Amino acid sequence: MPQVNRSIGKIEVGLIICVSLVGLLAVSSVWFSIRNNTLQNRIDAFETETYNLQNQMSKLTNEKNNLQDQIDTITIENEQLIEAYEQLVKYFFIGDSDFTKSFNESVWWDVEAWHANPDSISEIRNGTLHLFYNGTIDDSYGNSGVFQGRHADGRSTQQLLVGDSPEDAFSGEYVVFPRNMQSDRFWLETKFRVNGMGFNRYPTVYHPDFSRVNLGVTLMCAINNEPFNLTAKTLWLDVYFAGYCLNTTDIWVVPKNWSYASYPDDIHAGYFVEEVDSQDFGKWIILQIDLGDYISKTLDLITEVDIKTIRVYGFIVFVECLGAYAEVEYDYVETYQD
Ligand SMILES: [Ca+2]
Repeated sequence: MPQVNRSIGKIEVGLIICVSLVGLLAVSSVWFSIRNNTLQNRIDAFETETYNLQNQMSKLTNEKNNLQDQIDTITIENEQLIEAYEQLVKYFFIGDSDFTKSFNESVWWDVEAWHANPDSISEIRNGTLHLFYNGTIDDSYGNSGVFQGRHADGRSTQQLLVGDSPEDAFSGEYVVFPRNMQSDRFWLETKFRVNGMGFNRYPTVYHPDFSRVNLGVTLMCAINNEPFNLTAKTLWLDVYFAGYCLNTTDIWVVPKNWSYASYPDDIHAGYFVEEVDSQDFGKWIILQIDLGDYISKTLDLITEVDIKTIRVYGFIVFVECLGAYAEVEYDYVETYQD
């Protein structure tokens, strides 16, 4: 009997193990199933996300293509505008820019002498323009120089050379420039030397502590549709190659890119485009100036009048002094289109 009891005991143990195994299998199968569903959900979500991203990607690609089309159109329009600008805007070029002929022989140059006195010199000799001005009055500038084209005071030389280049230029009364001229197109090159200068007297106008010397070119211009004469509001657009302040002991330069605009009656405005130190007096200096850029920048200084266009009728090459004297030579002054 004890043997029978023992074998019954083994069967019970076996059953318990079997039941336990079945239970374990059932639990793990449920766990796997849950786990599987979770993974499937994640895969679905991932696929949806991928799909959305692909949609966005193709939208962005479309947008990029549209933008590129717009850029291409704008580029073409810009090129057409530049071409139209080139056809419309003519430049002025300078007759006998090398000063080869004396005033008696030259049709291009005539004397500019503002507040002239017996010391004033303006002559063309040996291929250079030789200028001396002695500022003996203390309440106004005076100058020695030459002009070409039509002067605001009514005098004229041969008309301006107008066109796209000196070679194909024609004779014109004036050139029209827009308010915003292109940079890097219209240049002025000059070779000059400052032979010397000195202090005469302190001015009673502008600044009582120092006298002044400037040299450069001035464009004589009408504004918009205004007439060009001494009673109209003339624009005197200055491009100074160099400027100086002087007292009894010192000479110091006006800083490069110093600018001014004043409206005493006419409009005077301009830039100092370079500096020539007094230790370089007597040396020949060559300057290349982006004239179009400086004309544009100068017109931006003028706030009193709404300027759309200017008409340049003539220009002056000069040295001017207030309470000082100065001697300058110009070998050439020329403009070119690039
Ligand atoms: Ca010359």
